[in-house]
Amino acid sequence: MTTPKYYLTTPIFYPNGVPHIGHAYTVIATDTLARFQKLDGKDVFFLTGTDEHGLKMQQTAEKAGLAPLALADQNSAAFQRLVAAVGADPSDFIRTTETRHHRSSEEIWRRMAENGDIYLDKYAGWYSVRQEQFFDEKETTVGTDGVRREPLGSPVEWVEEESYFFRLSAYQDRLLAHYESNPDFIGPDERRNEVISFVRGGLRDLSISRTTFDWGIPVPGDPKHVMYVWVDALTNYITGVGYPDTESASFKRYWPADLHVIGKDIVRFHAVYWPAFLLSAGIALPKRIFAHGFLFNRGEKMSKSVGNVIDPFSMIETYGLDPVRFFFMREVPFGQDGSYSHEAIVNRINADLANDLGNLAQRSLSMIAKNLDGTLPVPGALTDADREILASADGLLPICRAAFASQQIHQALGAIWTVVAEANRYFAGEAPWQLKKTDPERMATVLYVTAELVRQIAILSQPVMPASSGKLLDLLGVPSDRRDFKALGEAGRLVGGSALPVPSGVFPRYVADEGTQA
Ligand code: ME8
Repeated sequence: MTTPKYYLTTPIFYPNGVPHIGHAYTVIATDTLARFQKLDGKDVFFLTGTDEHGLKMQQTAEKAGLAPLALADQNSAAFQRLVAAVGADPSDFIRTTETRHHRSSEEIWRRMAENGDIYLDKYAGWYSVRQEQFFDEKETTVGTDGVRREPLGSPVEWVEEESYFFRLSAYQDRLLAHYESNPDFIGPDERRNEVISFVRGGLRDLSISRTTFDWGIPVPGDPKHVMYVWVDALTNYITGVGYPDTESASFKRYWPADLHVIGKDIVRFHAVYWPAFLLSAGIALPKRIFAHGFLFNRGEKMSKSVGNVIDPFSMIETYGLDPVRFFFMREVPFGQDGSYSHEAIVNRINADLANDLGNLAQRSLSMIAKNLDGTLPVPGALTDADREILASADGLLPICRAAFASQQIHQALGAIWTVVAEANRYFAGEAPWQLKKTDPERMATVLYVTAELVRQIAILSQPVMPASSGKLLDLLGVPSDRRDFKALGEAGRLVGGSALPVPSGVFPRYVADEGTQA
């Protein structure tokens, strides 16, 4: 049987500044989704990177007295450090200033032009440098300070220049038909509904080149124009798997993408413009676009002026990597906005990790160490209680698969932690520390069952907490080739009689430290 593939992407980030917690969140979530599919037997390709062209980059570089590429080099390196710091393991990191990406963008442009979808005209309208986006006058408002702004609040400037246009208006019906016949194309539903009503409202042709600055990919055949940064940015998703070499093994293997993970701020680009460009160029469309929500610090928007922008590197330093990954994936329903605070993080660390999973593992493993010479017991006859709790753990995979198929990471974790709670009730109810004197054989069975529960919980927690789950599996003596989802359930049951390493705590409690406040 051939291994199914799974290709997923993050947005490529603007390296006009250093990464913040919102970027870390996107990368953590996408890495979690990637690891889940890999453990579930798929051949995963996971792409992330930086979006380095455009007026915003050029202006930021000018202010800093740097060449745009020097700014991009500096901050792209910071994004690469972020990817490593959050424990992500992408297959590739793309930079849009790379030659391979220039070739790819030129080719998609040529294909769209050959298809008759690009024409030269004059653009006159409002542009937001911060969003790298054109706006209709009716979408903008003038504030009391006399500054005209787009709906998200960034200033817009009047632009009047010769520009190439993409015939987006010609794609309205085809896009609507695609949304209709592929109900999973955009998630969550709110985002899908927004897109459909936007497209139903009518599409205007899109200005796709600029002449008043030059930090971009020159338009083939007319180099006084550079491509609109979003045309080149979206194209990264095909460059990353080998475009324009459509005959390459990687393009044939991985395209179309299974999933583009994005923030809800960039849905229109991904769900309207990108499929229209691909339809025009005769390239298959991605299977799904999923938009997550925004993160707020104690419910407030993060902004430099409010001074509540949290550095993801220091957050990881304070709480530890896996606790941070776990917090965001468990706390924030994926697809909705979410809030974080020092208290909320500490609460998750201490309740879900230290008390619930950590204690379950620590108590059962240290009883095995103390009372059974560190040898995993061979279970005796199973009681109904044993069978029931094992069945709960054995039943988790289909629940988690269904949740991950629609990117509901928090639901999968919710289901796993329900079993953690049941396992704790089981352990407390069976009270193996009392059985030690009255019925040592039964004690051994209870400890075996508990260890087996921890094994399955640890295997399923690997996508979110790769290192800590790995440590738990080490403590249970699970070999590295028995840690994927094929080993869940009966198939991979722990084998009694083996010697276990000396147990140590995997999930320490967070102890308050004055001065560390998220
Ligand atoms: O938009 N909460 O790049 P970008 C959650 N280059 N996620 C957040 C966030 C927040 N407060 N702030 C940012 C761009 N993000 C383009 C993308 S793709 C072809 C080009 C995340 O650096 C979120 O995923 O502004 C958002 O979509 C992404 O960072 C945008 O990063």
